[in-house]
Amino acid sequence: MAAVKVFGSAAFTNVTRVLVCLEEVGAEYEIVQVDFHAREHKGSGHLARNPFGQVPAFQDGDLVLFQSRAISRYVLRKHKTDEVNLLREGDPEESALVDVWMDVEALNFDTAMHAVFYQHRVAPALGRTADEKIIGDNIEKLKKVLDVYEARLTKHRYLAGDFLSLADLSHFPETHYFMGMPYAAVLDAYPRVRAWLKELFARPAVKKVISLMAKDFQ
Ligand code: GS8
Repeated sequence: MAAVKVFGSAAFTNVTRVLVCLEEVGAEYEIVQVDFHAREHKGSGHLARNPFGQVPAFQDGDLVLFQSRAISRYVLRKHKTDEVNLLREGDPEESALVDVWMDVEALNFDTAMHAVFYQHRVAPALGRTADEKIIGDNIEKLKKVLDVYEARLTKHRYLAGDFLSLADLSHFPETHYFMGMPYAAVLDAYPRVRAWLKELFARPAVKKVISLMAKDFQ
């Protein structure tokens, strides 16, 4: 089977979401760099793969996809086995809970995390001053999300239930960068969240992708 292609650097959190799924299922893949400095992401070749001019894009034979969570679901469906079923496909209740917590990750957690990341890392790199008010407001939003996670993880080992799923894995990229920021101590108030993250970050697939992130981060 030919290796699938993931377009975009492993420094990008949305790219790593896809990579960790490929690693978890043991699929072969090739990372195809997209040169942001040369604005290749806004060129016709890349726009044909992702009409929003963003990474990741993904190719498996004739199938071309974008949106990291949709790509991740495709990878996990394609390679689903009885042992590795990270979407809980085949069980309507469990898969619905995976969907719920995937939405929470995308709409509540990631929006707050990304705003902090953007102000702390991206704005200064673009020569702008980080907006401390935006950072503060989003740390407060994040705390509210973490309150919900702490309560959930007190009842269940993972977010969707007592089974690991994409809903958990999907959190690792933004969290990895957050842990390297001065705000990381925010997590200390959430012991169950910390234990959950410790377990996630100990997974071989997560460790492998973190090593790729470090290599690609400029
Ligand atoms: C977001 C992609 C995205 O923002 C997804 O794939 O999940 N919802 C989409 N990609 C960023 C890199 S951050 O990982 C990107 O390509 N930005 C460049 C741009 O917007 O021009």
